[in-house]
Amino acid sequence: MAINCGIVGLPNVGKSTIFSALSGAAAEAANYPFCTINPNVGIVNVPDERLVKLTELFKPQKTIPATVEFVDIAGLVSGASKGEGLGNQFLSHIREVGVIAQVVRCFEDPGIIHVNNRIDPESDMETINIELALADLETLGKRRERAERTLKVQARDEKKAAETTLAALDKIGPVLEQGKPARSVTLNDEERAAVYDCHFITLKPQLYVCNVDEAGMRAAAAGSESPFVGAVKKRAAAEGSGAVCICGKFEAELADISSPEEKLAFLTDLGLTESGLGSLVHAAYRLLGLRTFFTAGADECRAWTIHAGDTAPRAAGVIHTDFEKGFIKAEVYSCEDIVQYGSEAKIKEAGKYRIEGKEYLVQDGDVMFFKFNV
Ligand SMILES: Nc1nc2c(ncn2[C@@H]2O[C@H](COP(=O)(O)OP(=O)(O)OP(=O)(O)O)[C@@H](O)[C@H]2O)c(=O)[nH]1
Ligand SMILES: [Mg+2]
Repeated sequence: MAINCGIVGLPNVGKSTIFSALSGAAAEAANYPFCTINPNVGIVNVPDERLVKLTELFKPQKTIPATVEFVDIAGLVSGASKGEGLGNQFLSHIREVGVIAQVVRCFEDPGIIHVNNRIDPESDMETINIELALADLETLGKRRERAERTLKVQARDEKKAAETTLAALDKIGPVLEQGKPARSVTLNDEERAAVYDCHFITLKPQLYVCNVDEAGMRAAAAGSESPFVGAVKKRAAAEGSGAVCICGKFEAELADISSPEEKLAFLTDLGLTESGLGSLVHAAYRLLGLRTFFTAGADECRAWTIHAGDTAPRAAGVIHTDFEKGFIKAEVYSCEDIVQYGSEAKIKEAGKYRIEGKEYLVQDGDVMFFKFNV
């Protein structure tokens, strides 16, 4: 289960710069609005120190990290839903992502054009959120028409489904009309399933990415923040969204360095412990309630992504459905254990090698070996 993340924001705020730096995929970034027209897609390995440690210990033939897909699209402006700027047709490219990253300009640089000629994160977020809500409202209108047609002509079961859909749309519509996100509406599981095929953008969890300058990055690392970042964090907190600070310019420079030691020195100099990619991905994992477990052996060390609260058979099913169906038991230890004891044999000696059954809730950082029978 790889996660995917759609990048939105006003034009020229640094979306493509951040996309390229994080994904290592080349995307044109230039100091003029609407530089990006065609969407850029990049797949990135999730940085994970624990997988590095496992690889050092097991020296496997291959190491397979978890991955995240980023989709970078054209900038949106006020009125995009009515065709202003490049319009909002590009949003269709991010309809099916799991999480939205909204890049907000929080750096001052008179040399870089801001479409409204003013650095104002609060107003920028409002503009984008309204455009996203309006785009969803358009989708909602089409879905409603379809459900209403079904209600007239179809059999009983289908009518029932259409009624549920309409009830959910009736809850969501007025909220979108106020420019608010669909995620602020309380939906039950049935309603949520009934509107799943709408792929509402504002129903997806959202992360704000403050594109700060180097001074802003230093401040964030030291635990303080500029009024720009403060405004973003305040909004994020009020909505239950996430917020991270990334310096697009710095990440672009960091991406050009190949030596891991030099990279680390560069990060340390700014007071950072992880790259922008790391902080963004970890924030997305937190927001989506995702956890990582590992499989480790002489042939392969691998990171797997699951949901918080997944049981051992569920986790096994991420590897292969047969593992879930025929699940017998799991042998488990934690990454910390293997780092502390150095080998599986030593973990066993210390009595830390566990056998877990069907009810076991997999913990972040577990190293697992599944026994199954098909
Ligand atoms: N000073 C500074 N400039 C930046 C930073 N991030 C991006 N830029 C510059 O801002 C300009 C726009 O960057 P892009 O990445 O093309 O912006 P975008 O959001 O993809 O723009 P569109 O594709 O036009 O919507 C470029 O000249 C970048 O070099 C930053 O952190 N600091
Ligand atoms: Mg761009």
